[in-house]
Amino acid sequence: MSRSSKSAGAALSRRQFVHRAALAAAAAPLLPGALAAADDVAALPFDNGERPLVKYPQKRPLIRLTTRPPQLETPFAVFNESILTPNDAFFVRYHLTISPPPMTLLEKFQLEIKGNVKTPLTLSVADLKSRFEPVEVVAVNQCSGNSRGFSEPRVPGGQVGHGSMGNARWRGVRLKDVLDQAGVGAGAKQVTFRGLDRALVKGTPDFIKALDVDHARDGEVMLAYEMNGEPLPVLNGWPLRLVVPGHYGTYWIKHVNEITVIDEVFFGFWMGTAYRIPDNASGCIAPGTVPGKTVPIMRFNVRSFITSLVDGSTIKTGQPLTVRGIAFDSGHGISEVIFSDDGGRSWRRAELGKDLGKYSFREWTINFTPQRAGLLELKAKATNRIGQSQPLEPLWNPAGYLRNVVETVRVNAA
Ligand SMILES: Nc1nc2c(c(=O)[nH]1)N[C@H]1C(S)=C(S)[C@@H](COP(=O)(O)O)O[C@H]1N2
Ligand SMILES: [Mo]
Repeated sequence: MSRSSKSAGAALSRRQFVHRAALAAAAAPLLPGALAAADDVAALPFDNGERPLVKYPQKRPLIRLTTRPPQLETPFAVFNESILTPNDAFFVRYHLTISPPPMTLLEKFQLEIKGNVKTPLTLSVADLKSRFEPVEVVAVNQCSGNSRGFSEPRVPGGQVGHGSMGNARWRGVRLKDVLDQAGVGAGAKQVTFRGLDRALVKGTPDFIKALDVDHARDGEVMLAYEMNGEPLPVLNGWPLRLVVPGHYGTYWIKHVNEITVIDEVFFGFWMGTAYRIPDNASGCIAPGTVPGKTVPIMRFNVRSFITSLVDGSTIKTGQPLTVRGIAFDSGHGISEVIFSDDGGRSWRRAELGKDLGKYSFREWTINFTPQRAGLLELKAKATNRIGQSQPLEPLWNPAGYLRNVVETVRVNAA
């Protein structure tokens, strides 16, 4: 659904004017002048799902959830455009008010490695590029709360649709190589990560996340300076971010400039209180109940989406069509996607597309001819190489994390 004011003549409505002026002011420290307000509205398919589509610097119009900090969702149609999510369409999520950090800070960027290390290091991005071996990975970044708006009963937190995820080719250096150059000390337990963004209100905990030392040194966790062959967009962490393949976006610290090796388990707010899930196999509990023990959210579960057909659209009876979509998991790799055109009563196997690596979106397609007129419920269900799959009924937890129910796209055959 979109509302265009292009036909409304040259005059801006007062609302639009105020909107543009406020945005221009908010973005001025970032990239002056590169801003235009959008005229469109996106309607996410749940109550109170109407959001403005707004253009930020280096971005096409995206679905805006909040302004301070900026939280922007990718319009779902983008996932049918290409398997790699274009940088200008990639979602944006921040927690702290002074986000992204001011350009003046970013231009003087230096990464510090400190704590329990033999040789503390201070490195520029140029140092990282010249002193360490470059590596690449195609990997999905997905917010823990992606699809939270569909939670039933509804839960507090950003009411986002399915657009808080994206798949990109990341280039950078192995975190392991950098940690090894500093020399992790004996007794080290975890590594903490902090970026340059800050809160405005005193007392707000800094956004600091931690990984176990073994995870940080697994050779896959990356300090990335490029995304899809370009420097990172400012809003996605320029000039350097952490990439933690297969793990929720909360660990993918942007503008990361402080890496500290510690001898204990870190219990700061964003590890010890927020981003936690019930401590059981599914991370979910009976809707509306309160969890007992919780643990930090870590790895993605299996998800799949139909991308080529939009809920509520009309297709032609008797006319063959190719249905297309994407699937991904935490890095075991997708082994099978099955498709149903009758609400899950019968399933057929879809064909998997090119394999861009075990952390990437995997494309799938299936040919399908609607045989009779009427409402059709289309579903896709993926399984990974270790047999993990998706539930047919949604699971629930109080933070609205981990949604991976088999989604349904309803189309009308006419
Ligand atoms: N510095 C910083 N890094 C951050 C965050 C943040 O608030 N500040 N949010 C995290 C969360 S919760 C997510 S989902 C991802 C989103 O990455 P993106 O904005 O590049 O899409 O960034 C992560 N890295
Ligand atoms: Mo997130």
